[in-house]
Amino acid sequence: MKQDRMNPFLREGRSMLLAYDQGLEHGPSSDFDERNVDPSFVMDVAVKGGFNGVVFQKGVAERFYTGRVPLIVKVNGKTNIVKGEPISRQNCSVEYAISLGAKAVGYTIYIGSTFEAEMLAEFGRIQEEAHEKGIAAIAWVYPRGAAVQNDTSREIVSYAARTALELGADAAKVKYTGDRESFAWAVKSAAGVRVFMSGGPKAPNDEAFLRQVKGAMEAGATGLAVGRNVWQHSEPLRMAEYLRRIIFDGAQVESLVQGLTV
Ligand code: FBP
Repeated sequence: MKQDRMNPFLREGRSMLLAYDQGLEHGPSSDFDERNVDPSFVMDVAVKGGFNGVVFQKGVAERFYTGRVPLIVKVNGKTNIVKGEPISRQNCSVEYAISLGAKAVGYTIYIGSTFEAEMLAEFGRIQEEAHEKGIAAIAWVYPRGAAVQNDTSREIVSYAARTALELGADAAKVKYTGDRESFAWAVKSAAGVRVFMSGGPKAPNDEAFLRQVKGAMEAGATGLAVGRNVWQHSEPLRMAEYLRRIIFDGAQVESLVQGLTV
């Protein structure tokens, strides 16, 4: 059987990744508080919460990665200060990511942007280098820009998932469409590329978020790459436990409802 480069991040074929690159993408004042502004806090949540991978930019990885959970280094990124058509360029080599301990590199492609060609080409080079060096290349595929009306429609999310397949990614991180049936089409469109649901902004309550995760898993997702819904939670380890039970044990949201914020 073909080697699955995502193996370091899988448990029984499923996975729960903790994303913490929002300091660059959104800035500290938008997403962080006194507690989660400290990368050590999030590294600790990744370990104690039983995550199968943690996502850092290289600077955070250099200073705060402890080696206790497999590492994904995001090799591009941008701030949200510049407005207009989005572009995110490479800021870390694959080789350097590996020297920090990465078992995968992550790269965001804004499909629909007038600059998408640059990101498609850059990811193509990064994917080849990652595979030559034996690690996975994970594509965050986010439809964005003036041409994109609705970034969670069935049509656009399945296009995002398919883009990851066409470009040779080992996994695709895409937004949830809002229902199981349409997300299942996105998973099918990825034709074997592992699909991760992206967490998104903190949901109004636990139940709403867990229902999205359940829907994505039932649609055939490999798992979840989540940030804010965990480390902005008042009890991140409790949220991590709920997520583990849904992703790995197939728990129903109803069975977890006692103790949830609804
Ligand atoms: P969240 O679960 O916090 O949404 O994190 C997932 C993620 O893809 C991060 O890796 C990234 O920083 C962020 O979302 C991008 O957010 P946006 O959609 O606002 O650009």
